[in-house]
Amino acid sequence: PGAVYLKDYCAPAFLINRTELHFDLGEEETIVTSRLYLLRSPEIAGEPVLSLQGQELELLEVSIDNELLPASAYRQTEDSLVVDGVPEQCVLTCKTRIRPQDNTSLEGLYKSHSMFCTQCEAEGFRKITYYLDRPDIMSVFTVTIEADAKRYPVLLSNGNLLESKLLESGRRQVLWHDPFPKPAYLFALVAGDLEYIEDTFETASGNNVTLRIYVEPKDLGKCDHAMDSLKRSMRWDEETFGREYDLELFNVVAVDDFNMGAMENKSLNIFNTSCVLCHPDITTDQGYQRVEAIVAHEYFHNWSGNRVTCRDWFQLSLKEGFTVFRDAEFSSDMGSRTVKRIEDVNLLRTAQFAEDAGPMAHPVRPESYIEINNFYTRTVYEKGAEVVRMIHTLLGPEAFRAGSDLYFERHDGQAVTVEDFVCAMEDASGADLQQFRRWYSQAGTPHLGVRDSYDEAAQTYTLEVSQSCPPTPGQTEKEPFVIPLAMGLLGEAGNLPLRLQGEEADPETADNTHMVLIVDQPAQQFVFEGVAERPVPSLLRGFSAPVRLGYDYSREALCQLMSRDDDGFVRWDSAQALATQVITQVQQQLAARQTVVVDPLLLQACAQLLADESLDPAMVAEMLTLPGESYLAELAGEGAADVDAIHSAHLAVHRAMGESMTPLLLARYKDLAVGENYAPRGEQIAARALRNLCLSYLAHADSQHLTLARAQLDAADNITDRLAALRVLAFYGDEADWSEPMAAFYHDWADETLVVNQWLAVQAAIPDANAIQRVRELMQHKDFDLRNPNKVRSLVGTFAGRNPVNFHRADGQGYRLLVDIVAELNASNPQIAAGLLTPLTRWRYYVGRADLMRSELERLAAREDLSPDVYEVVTKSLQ
Ligand code: BAL
Ligand code: ZN
Repeated sequence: PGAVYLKDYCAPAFLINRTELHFDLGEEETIVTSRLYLLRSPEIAGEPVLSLQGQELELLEVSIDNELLPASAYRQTEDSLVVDGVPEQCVLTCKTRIRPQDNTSLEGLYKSHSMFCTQCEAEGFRKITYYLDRPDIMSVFTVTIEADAKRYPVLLSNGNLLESKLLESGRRQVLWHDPFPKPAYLFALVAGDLEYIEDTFETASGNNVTLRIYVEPKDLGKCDHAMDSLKRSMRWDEETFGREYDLELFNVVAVDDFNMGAMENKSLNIFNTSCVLCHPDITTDQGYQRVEAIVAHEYFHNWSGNRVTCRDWFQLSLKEGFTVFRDAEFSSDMGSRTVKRIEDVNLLRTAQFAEDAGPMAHPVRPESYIEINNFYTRTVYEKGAEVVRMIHTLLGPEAFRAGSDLYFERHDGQAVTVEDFVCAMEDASGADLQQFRRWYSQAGTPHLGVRDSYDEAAQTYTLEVSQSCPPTPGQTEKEPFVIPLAMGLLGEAGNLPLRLQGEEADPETADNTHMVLIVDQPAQQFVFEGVAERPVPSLLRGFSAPVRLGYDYSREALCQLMSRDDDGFVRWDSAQALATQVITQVQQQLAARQTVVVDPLLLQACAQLLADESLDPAMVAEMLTLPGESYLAELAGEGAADVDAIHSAHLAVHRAMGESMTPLLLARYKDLAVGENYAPRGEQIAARALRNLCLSYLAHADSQHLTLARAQLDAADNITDRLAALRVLAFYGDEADWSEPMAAFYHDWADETLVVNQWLAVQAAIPDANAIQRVRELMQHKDFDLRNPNKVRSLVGTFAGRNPVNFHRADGQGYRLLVDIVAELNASNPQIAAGLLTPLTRWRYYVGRADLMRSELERLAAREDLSPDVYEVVTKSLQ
């Protein structure tokens, strides 16, 4: 498969003003008839050839202006239909036959259980009919759907329902019209025996919108949280971004077989059931929060993605980075801003930094790809959101909002570029973002080195800041970025007022203890005046830039920041840094066969946090959670991650924390009990998070506390506490402690697919010696299905991503297991297959494993049947 390059972008030769689609849905075959109202683009000279994309289609007939074309008038290739001599303006009709029931890729039109549904982003529409399947072709869609009325009482597409009638044949026909021009990737169709809950929303300008969530009848009682989240999102987007909804109907449909989390099709969002259904018995606290965030994310796309869309797929972050930023702001406003920031940074540093340091590293705006599905990445989404966040920081909230307003006003109804977004931000604010644009074009995580000195006599404090960025594939040299470095200085009595040398003392800001330094050169110096004592620098507050910070903190300084800094993120980050130092030290002790001594400084600092009941328990839980093993591997760097040593040291520190804090842990475990009446609300969520963390420390410190977990499992009225207890039994007990409760849990919840998936995930993550065997056996379980992405992610994805000691077994069995599964999925669902490979692409990191990992990638590379998706990941990883 060949690569596509951004530099080769050409404007389309034809436009499609209107698109009329007719679907005849059947069990054996589905006939799709498309009428495309074509117009030669006025911008293109000469007589262009019309080349429509199409895959896995059986072409039945093609005509122009109702005249059937002879076979000599067009050519078909494996993925296109080429027509010569197309008039300047005409209607091209295509009739194709497809078999959605055999479509296992879950792209295009396919069946999930008994329902038909679609997934067209990025390039799925071409599996439905021949089309100019590119996002800069925006067209007004009119869709008729015809299907058996009994099997498929609900027939949905985008826009407004204009007509619904029963045909004599026992079939129903419906007509949908979407007045907003859209690219084909936002087209959607659903047909099934579904029920819905309904609500209404009155927009700021007084329009009434009908909101519906369609699900299988058994799930009707699990939609309320998503509906509430949707209404909150709609209000928030009006208040925060001035964006109103623009149609009278907004539909959401839940589907069990879905490659992504959800999809923002115009007015017909399709959701993975795991991202929309909620009930205390099936959804964890984190699950409730995730549903709220994803409902919001998809809704926000109505403006950032649909009304203004991407010119080409290299601009994917234009809609995804901006929308992730928008949904993160929404979640921050709905809950704790600091905790949300900590969760996001954790993900970014664990997954995106690793991506940036690996063979698939690419800029936020990539320059080439083989398979666009491989670029729905942490870099495009999460780093893209960080880049938007930095613009917000640099411009300030008012100017940022003005930039956003200008962007939407200027480009409504257009397919545009990242450059257009940045220009709108510049034009509205007067800021110069020329150098800042490098964040979009240069890959890699910059390193920010900071050194400091204090001159007591002059009362000056100096920060020397340098930046560099490691080479990434195709980019050996990097130019300096613009890095907003938010900071403060911590003194004995709290944060100190800040005044930079050379700047006038401004009475209005004289007491400012927070500042954003602009780092835009390879090396810079910032001198603060009037500093009466040697401070501890509080750096990268709020994680103001996606960089690795290098400042040589003493453990004492970290403890001070942890307990006293004004910035919640820095307090958490200092706890992480301290724990990382201690785990690394224990790793060295273990390697030298020395007695393990866990620094009492960490133990005391943690005990102090735990004892302080005035603190937000959610924040305490975050601060007491040790950095993950994957993050520690990532920190170790290329060729230096010793997975077994990290695991042993992590366990030793975790156990020592449990042992040293046992009475306190027991007390907090007891007093944090929420009682009955589960609600997924902030205070309860926070209490459960800290309480379940206490339980894990207790059980690890002393197996007699496993009885607490057993009791919790039996008494819990919600899955958050049940799963936490089950996990504690499985991770800190022997198989005898967990095998019976694990079986009983399955027995109790076997009818709830989403619970069974979490049951699979718990077992996939158990770090015992039997893990490989267990995963292989679970793959044969009647509730496992390789065609269902949620099940694959729960079992196989969790094993490869969250069970490092077993995935990285010294005998290579973990790698072999993964590659066997990827090889099988490569044919049926390439997108999911390629996604599973991510942990294997990190092979250069692992001491004593790199050769084994590489040879498994080579085994895959040697296959001749590789999909473009898997081919791209494997070949780039081996380069
Ligand atoms: N556009 C694909 C799913 C999402 O990011 O919302
Ligand atoms: Zn999105």
